[in-house]
Amino acid sequence: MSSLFDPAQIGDIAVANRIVMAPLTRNRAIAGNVAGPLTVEYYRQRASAGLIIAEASQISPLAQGYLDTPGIHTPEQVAGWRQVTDAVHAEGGKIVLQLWHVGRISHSSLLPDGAAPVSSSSRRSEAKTFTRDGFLPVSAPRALRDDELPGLIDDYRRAARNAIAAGFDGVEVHAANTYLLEQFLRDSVNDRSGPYGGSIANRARLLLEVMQAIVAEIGGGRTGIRLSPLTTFGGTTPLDSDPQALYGYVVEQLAPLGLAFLHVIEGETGGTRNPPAAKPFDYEALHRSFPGAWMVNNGYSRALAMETVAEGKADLVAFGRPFISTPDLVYRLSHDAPLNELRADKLYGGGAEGYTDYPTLAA
Ligand code: 8OZ
Repeated sequence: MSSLFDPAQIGDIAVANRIVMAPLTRNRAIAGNVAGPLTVEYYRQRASAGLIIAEASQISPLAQGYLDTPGIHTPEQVAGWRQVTDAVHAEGGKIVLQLWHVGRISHSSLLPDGAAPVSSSSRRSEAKTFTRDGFLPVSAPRALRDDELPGLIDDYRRAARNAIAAGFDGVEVHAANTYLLEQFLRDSVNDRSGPYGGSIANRARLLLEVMQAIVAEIGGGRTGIRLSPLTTFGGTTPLDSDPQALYGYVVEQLAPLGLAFLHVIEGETGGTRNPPAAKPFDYEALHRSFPGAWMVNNGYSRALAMETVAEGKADLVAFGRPFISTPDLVYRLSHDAPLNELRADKLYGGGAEGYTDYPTLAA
């Protein structure tokens, strides 16, 4: 029987415990969308996590959807992230980078030459995004042509190589929360014909080609993926018409790639694990068909996390908001100590306040 506080081997990555820092968008990148000194300090403070999944980082200029999010496509961005990975490794921690393409969840003011966002479709999302002029409805997207997809897959491949060059222990591909890869997966968005639209196999094709390219580039043992079968992201993107069949197929096709981990957001991201509008979803069926480490996320308490790992229902539990407020979360959970209170008004953008100034218990 394993404990939440036991070490584990996650593909090629040896972790000191089963507690993962979930990827968290904080909008504090400095000029050039580079992770700066405050970001180095923020992750250094949280290095006692078994694994840190560093925040979603755009793989190309067109992949950005919010103000001041970091990238992983320029030499300056690689150099900035190198400071972060060195700091985390010096503390004995492990850290992977989340590779992100927002697809249609963007605004032209954030994109090169005021370009339209790209997606599987020209259908516009109901979402808003954060720009230099505040929260604005996202721009109408342009549907990618099939002949543009090899270049997109190459962007993912290069981003994975850059992440390794920046010293990361691996990558997590962001295929969740209604961003580009999910915009291809779901029939509520993808209205294409041809090889990337229509059937489940066609809608999953881009995701699987991206994963194959990354695995060929850096190895499956350093590659993970994040999925969110039931999230609407605050009602901004409807669910697929048959999430169980869609995600069952995706996981079955991922199984032979030898991935280090699969990270599943259960239910509505940042909300309930059992959304009333959704049909019951059998996550255990997905777990059974995946040979790598199984990572769960979404509102886990200490007790539920401990029980879930002890019962073998997951190998790892990712915590989001608790890790923002509580840098020494692993120590607090292991001693059943209370957590710091989250300052919700400091989540997105700003400086050290609500970012690097949360105290440890020792302090
Ligand atoms: C909150 C605000 C902006 C982006 C995600 C990358 O949920 C995000 C995100 C969350 O996956």
